[in-house]
Amino acid sequence: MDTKPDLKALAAANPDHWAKATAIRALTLDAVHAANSGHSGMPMGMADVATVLFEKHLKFDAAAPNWPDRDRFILSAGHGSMLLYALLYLTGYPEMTLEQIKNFRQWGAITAGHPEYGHAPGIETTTGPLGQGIANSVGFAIAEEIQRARFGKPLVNHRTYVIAGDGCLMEGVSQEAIALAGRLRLSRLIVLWDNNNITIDGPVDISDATDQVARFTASGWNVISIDGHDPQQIDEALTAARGADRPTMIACKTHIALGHAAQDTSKGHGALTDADQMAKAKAAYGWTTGPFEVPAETKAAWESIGKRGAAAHARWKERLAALSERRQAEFARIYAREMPAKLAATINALKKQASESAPKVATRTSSERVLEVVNPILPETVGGSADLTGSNNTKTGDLGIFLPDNRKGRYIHYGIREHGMAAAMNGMVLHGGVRAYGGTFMCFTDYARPAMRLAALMKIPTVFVMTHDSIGLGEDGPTHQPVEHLAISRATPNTWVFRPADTVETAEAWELALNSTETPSVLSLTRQNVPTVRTKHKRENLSAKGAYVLSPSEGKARAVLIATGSEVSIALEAQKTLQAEGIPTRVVSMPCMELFAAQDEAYRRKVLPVGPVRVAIEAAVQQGWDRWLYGEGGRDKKAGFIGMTGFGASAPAGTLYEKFGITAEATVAKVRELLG
Ligand SMILES: Cc1ncc(C[n+]2csc(CCOP(=O)(O)OP(=O)(O)O)c2C)c(N)n1
Ligand SMILES: [Mg+2]
Repeated sequence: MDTKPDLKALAAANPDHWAKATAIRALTLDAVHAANSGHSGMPMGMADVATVLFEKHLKFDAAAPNWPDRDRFILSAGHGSMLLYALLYLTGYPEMTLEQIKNFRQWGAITAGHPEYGHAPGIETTTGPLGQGIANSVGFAIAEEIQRARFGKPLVNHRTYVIAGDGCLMEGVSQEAIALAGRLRLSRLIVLWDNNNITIDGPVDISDATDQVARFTASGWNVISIDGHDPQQIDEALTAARGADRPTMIACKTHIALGHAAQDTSKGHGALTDADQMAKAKAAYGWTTGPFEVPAETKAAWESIGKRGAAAHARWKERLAALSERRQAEFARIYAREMPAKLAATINALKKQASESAPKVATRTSSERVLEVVNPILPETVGGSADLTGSNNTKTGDLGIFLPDNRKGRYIHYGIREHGMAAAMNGMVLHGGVRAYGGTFMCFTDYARPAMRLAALMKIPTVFVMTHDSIGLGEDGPTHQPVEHLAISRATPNTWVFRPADTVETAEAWELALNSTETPSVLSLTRQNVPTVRTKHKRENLSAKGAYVLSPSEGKARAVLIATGSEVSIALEAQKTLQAEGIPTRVVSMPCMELFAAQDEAYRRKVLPVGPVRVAIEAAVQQGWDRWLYGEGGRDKKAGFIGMTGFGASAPAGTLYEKFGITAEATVAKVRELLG
């Protein structure tokens, strides 16, 4: 920035505001100094914006941080975590104590390096991977619109505020997010851009000359440019944003590390720990108290901001209580992520019908059949696809399209934006009251992965519908044929990867995904038709144990074939041949490795006994299979894998299975070889 800000003049112009904003700056300096790590500059630069937002605009009640109708505040520039922690401490969120601030970035503290959802109320989402927060926020705003359309303004009437930095706006996902938000006219979404022209390597212009105002305007946003250190301009911009008929981006011109020797430099981005420079900055602020000490009147002023929403919250509770009991219970149910009792019966009826009629259909079609019966009884589901609706089979008859003139729509055309879609789905789930699922090709798990990983880390039950899950998709070729994606998804902690074999298992997978409260699910579904393998109806959800004996051996098993999804029928075919040759063979279907791993050892041993040779069949890479082949009692190590060792190819699916050797014959040959 060309002009150096005059701190004395700023302080004199608005002494009350200055004291409050300085408390954020001083706490940031102290916490980063104590941790000897962190990011000081961003909270110091955005303290004025955040102070005005919390003081005059944000609807919240610090004593009741989970009030469903609160405004959501999302710190997309997650490295500036001390901004959020300082705000939560100052306004009096009970869990954000001074002790926690003093333990910034330490083991066991809720004040992690980057804000982590679940650590403390007031942290609405996990941020740090730049761009995620702004992309989540689109989902928050969609969820608010859908909830308001469903329950009415007296109950749902809030906004989503985001602080995003230069980095968030440079990340590709931000374009996906803002384009979608602009088209959907999410007028309750307000992004405050920390326009400080600094990133880690230097000024922004070393790598970017984008006119952000023009960019947002072109995407259908309202844009306001202000001096981010002028409380009046900040207030007026926020007031204008709240009245806009489209999403608003407020470009806040700020000085990173305001008042510090590192101000306006990339050095100001990181940890400003030099004691001398810290003392000088505090002196420049006119801040005279010791480390971590906020003057009583400033703390009191902040605490009264924290109570500002209490009356509105009380009135909201009265309005909730005035609803019929049935409606209150429904509101509570969806926010508790509870499934209605009728889900089990609905799934069971579909399973029974599928077992009896034994259709030969693709599991993506099975998934659609499940959604056709599930969506009507679960008003909280919101589906969508990244421009592959007809391929992912994610749309059902009863879901209208979510658009500016149809906020009751429960289906979202995300456009070709897998990453933005996945992040928006996370935002919806985090907002609460909504269960989001969305589809793309399994191969494009890669494009969605940063958000899929965060769903797992945040412990939220987003459902990723990934169709066209192997070479079985055929002619589209290796660019579209996933081979490593199951392994990557399975390697991600706290993720259930379902690869169902038929309609029955698909229904079971959906039942588990919907009943999940803390684990995201990946549904890996075929493009090609597969036979029904579960032809005997069982009410019990067999997939819940992750793997089970689908077809027992005739006599004591000498071979166990383990397969998933489209390869289960290959295992059954191989079993027939082997048994005809006098080799008793068991077939185990393993729709979810993670759930199988969670069973006790006795059950795992029962399904995979010591002794028989084992062959796993899956049209993907072997990585992740060794535990079930060689571990888990497979001490004799007589095991083999039938699957992919490299990329696929473009040809009809049947040819590809032949050429890559994923066949019943190859399985039989492998078993013979192992038995010697
Ligand atoms: C996806 C991702 N890439 C890289 C980083 C590492 N990183 C953290 S902050 C930052 C620079 C961000 O610049 P800006 O948003 O302008 O923040 P400021 O320096 O202004 O605080 C980078 C590259 C990250 N956190 N996330
Ligand atoms: Mg910056």
